[in-house]
Amino acid sequence: MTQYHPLNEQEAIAIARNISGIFAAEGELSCREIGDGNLNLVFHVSQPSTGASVIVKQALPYAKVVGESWPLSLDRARIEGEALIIQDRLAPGLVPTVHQVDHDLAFTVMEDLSSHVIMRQGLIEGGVYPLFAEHISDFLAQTLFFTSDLGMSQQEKKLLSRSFVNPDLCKITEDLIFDHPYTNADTNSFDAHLQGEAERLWADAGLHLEVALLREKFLTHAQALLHGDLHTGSIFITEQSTKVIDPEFAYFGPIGFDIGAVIANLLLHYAGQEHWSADAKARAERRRYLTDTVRDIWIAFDRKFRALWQEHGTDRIAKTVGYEDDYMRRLLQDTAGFAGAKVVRRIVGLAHVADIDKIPDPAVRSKAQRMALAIGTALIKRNRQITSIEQIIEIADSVSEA
Ligand code: SR1
Ligand code: MG
Repeated sequence: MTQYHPLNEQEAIAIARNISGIFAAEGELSCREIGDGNLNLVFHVSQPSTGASVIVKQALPYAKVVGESWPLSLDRARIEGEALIIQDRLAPGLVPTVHQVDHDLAFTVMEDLSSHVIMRQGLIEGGVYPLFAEHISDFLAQTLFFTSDLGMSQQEKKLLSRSFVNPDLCKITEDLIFDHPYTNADTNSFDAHLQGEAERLWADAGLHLEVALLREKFLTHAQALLHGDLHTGSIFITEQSTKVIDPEFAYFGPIGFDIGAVIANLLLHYAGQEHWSADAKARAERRRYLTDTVRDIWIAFDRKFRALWQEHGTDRIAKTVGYEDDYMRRLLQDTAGFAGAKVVRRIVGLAHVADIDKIPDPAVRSKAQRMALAIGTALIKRNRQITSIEQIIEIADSVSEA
C-alpha cells in the first residue's frame, strides 16, 4: 500500500508511463498541473514526439478553494472513478475513458479531452453546440433511468447505493446550495452592490420554505445515481462531441438535481449576456439559442426517459395508468426548483461562475447578477406550480425583458 501524499509532476509522469497502450516506450513525457477547479490536482501528461496524452486527476484531502481548514474525504476519488465506469456503460461515448483508479493515492488516470473545450468557456467565447441537447439528454436519461428503481432491480439499487455514500461532498451541497445563501454565512461572497439583494434573500420566509422542501428532497430522495455537480464546467464539448467529467459529487439523490444543474448554468450564461453579447439584437439571438437549448434538453429527456420506461420498466405497479405522467411532472418541478437554487448560490454563495464574475464593468455585472437572482428566486418560488418547460423559459424571458 502506498501512503497518500499529493503527487508531484514526476510521479504523475511515472503513473502515466505505466498505462499500457498510450505512450511509445521511447520518447520523453512532459507534465503540467492544470487544475483550475475548486478541489483537485489535475496533471496533463503528454509525449511531444507522438502527441499522446492522458490526465492524472488526484483528490486533495481538503477543499483547494478554501484550504486545509476544510477537510474532505479522499474516498471521492473512488466514487468518481466508479461513477465514470457506470456512466460509460450506460451512456457510452459521453464520458472520458478511465484507464486506472488508485484508492490509496486517490487518483484516476483518464482520457485527455484537450481536443474539447470546457463548455462554460466555449459559451463565453460565443460557441454554438448543435448536438449538445441531444447528447446531454441521452446522458441524463440513460444514467438516471437505469440507476433508478424504474430501470434496475430495486434490491441491486440498494446494494449499489452503499458504494455511493458521499457525506463530505453532499455536505458541501447541503451547505453551499441549500443553506448559506439564505443566511448571513461566513462562506458567502458577493459584490458589495448586492448587499440589499442578499439581505432580501436572508429575510424571505416564503423562499426559505421552498428551499427547505428542495433541501429535504436532496437529503432523502434517493431516486437515482446522480452526477451531482453537472454544471457547464463539468462538461467538455465540441460541435460534434460532449463529454461529462468530474462526478465526484455522485450519490443517490433526486433526478431533477442533475437536470436542474444543466439548465441553471445555461440560465446563468443567459443572464451574463448583458456583457457577452455585442448589442441588443445579438443578445436576443443568443438568449433565444440558450432557451431553445433548455427546451430541447427537457423535451428530449422527457421523451427518452419515457421510452426507456416503456421498454425496460422493471415492474408492474410502475406501469399503473397515470403514474408516469405524475412522475415526469414532479421531475420537471424538481428541475425548476433545483435550477433556481443553483443559480442563486452562484451569485451570493462561495463558488461563482465566470459567465457572471468575468464581466468587467461593475454596472453591467450588477445588472446580470440581479437578473440571475430574479430568475433563480422565481424558479424556486414557483417550482411546485410548473407544469411545462415553457413556464421555465417564460420566467427567464420575463425577467430579462422587465
Ligand atoms: C468547496 S467546493 C465549491 C463548489 O465547487 C464544486 O464544483 C461544487 O459545485 C461545489 O459546490
Ligand atoms: Mg468539479
